[in-house]
Amino acid sequence: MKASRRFPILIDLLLAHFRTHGNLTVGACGEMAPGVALFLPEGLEPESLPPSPSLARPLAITGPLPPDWGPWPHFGISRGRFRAAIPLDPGTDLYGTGEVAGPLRRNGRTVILWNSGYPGYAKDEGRRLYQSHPWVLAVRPDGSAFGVIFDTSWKAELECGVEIVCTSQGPGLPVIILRGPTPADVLRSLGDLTGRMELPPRWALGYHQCRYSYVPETRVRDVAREFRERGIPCDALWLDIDYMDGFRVFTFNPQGFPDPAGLAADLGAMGFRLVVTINPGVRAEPGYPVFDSGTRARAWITTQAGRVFKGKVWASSCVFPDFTSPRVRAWWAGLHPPLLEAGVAGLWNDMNEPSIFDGPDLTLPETARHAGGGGLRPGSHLQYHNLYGMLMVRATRDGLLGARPDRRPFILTRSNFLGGQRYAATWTGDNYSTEGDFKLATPMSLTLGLSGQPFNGPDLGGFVGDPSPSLWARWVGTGAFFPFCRGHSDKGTRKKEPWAFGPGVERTARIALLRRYRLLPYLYTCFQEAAATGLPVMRPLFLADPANPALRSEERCFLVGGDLLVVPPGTRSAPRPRGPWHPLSLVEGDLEDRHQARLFARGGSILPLGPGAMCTAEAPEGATALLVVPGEDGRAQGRLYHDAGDGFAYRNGDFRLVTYQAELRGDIVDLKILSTQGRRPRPAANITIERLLPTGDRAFCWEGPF
Ligand code: NBV
Repeated sequence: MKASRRFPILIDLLLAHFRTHGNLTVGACGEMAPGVALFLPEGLEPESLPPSPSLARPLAITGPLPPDWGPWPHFGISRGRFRAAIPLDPGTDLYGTGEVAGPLRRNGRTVILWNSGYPGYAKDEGRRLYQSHPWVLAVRPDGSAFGVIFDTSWKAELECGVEIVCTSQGPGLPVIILRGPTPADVLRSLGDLTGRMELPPRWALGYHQCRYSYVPETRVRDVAREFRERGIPCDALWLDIDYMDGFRVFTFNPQGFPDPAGLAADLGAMGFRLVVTINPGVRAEPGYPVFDSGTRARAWITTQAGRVFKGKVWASSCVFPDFTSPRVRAWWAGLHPPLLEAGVAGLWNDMNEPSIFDGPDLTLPETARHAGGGGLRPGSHLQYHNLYGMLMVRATRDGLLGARPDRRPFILTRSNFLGGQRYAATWTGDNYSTEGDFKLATPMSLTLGLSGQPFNGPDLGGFVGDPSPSLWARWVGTGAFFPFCRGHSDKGTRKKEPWAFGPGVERTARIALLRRYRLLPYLYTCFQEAAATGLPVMRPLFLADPANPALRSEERCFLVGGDLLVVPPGTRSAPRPRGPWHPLSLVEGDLEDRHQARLFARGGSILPLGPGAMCTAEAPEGATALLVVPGEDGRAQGRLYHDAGDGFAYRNGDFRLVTYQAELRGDIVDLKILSTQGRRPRPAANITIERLLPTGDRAFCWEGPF
């Protein structure tokens, strides 16, 4: 096809220029914000750029670049494709690049930015997965850092070699460079630019149990009862596709789920929330209300010839909402009230790459047409494919907020894009129940966190296949400290609930999840920090000590927030960031269980802890204990955030963020409140102050109103 039919004239001119010259100079450039620079290839004017879906702020130059600015991009053309490259100092380590099946350190790796729904991280040797993040974090040998956004949604390749190179199948693109000085500064700046995760409801931090599929509803009730009878913490039960009537989205199968509201209410009384899956494919069947209303709303993606595109998902021919259009997003949002009225608490958007069983490369043809709107120009699927999942969860979020404006939405998505943390949490798709995928889960989650998405985790235990009891035990022992913590399993696999592997593993699961629930006040404080700053909840060790070369590739151990170090079972001789680090026991029996992760608390910190509970609804607000871990100088500092756990009153000051400071004087711990923000009152109960000794033992200090 002639380029001029696909691209605006300006782009044709640019491409013609590239063809003859190979290189293109930097045109407009300047600061977007302090330490953040925007570079455009010559010929591309800032005023001509459509708003960037990745960014939470306008793509605009606000001032000149500082005279000492670096690094600079190089623009050019390579084999007919637009190319942007950032040169690197020797010894620079690269991170980020979104959802990737591979090591934490991305040097020498290439990812294909084309969201793909192939199971098992197998397609193109795992170089393309469900999400795309045209983003790289670069850390120089001295620990200073910068980040790069290649601001395009078009199909592209991102290469981390001697340079960082983005080669796009679309037109010339803006490059945004974020200067540190530290990697943490770069991540804060990424949060400023692309927006941050909104604080989730507190229940979403609990353990989630899923299976493809729990049907009929009696099975869901059985699972709920088992959790409670066996004393294993859990907050949410999930319904996979078989709850629907013939896979028609926004329906319940009347045989298996005759009374969804009754089910949700009964589960609610036991402290469980119900989360259901919704796929984007709408069964093309006249008489089905969602299809009929979507057809009336002209909601469907069309072929290049302008006909409604149809593709197979499950056994049916489906049509696909065109989420690029604000009108279609509003229509989609409006489908949610009945589900929510039935008591559904959260939404799971799956298959939203979109995955189409009989589509080319498992999706829509690149030539399919999107209508755009609200700043997005009409365009091809080649341009908008990577945004499909993000725009879908944006619409789902609008639906949840529209119907329940006083509740924080919880949405989990498989597909997403850079900036998509604004709309949904994510999980890393269809992994295998293998040792390899267990080990991979940690760098995958860390990398997503370094790409702006703090609320993520794998299918704990692995989705496809049958894990050995020991593998599942170690997975729950480690997965209990991931930001998103959900056990899931594929159809036809063995049962993978925590009790399905016998009493030993059941005990391991109980201990691991109770540890998570004991840590809830700390975890919630970390989530608040992520929502406020963009720093990840789960962090690679190098983030704490970027100049230490020994930490740069460490991808087995990780930090939760700044103060808790998690060493997965079986990990030997791992390096640690500056400490000291003291062994930490949270639940009786945790140190003796070889399947548990070993935990260490940072000397100099104060960890807020709770009593542990079977669900977050039972967990008291705030902390019941403060664990003081004096540093070498005898001092410690820590924070506790609490609020109503749901709703938005916290935005108007109905929260309490306390900074504690402690000092060891002889054997006495002197604790004081350094500062308090927010106007939410202190919970009535006293807090126990304990001191963690370097041996891991704990000394009770005193109890007081904190
Ligand atoms: O809805 C079924 C599965 C789901 O369990 C899994 O978590 C998703 O990643 N879903 C994929 C569709 C499977 C299609 C073969």
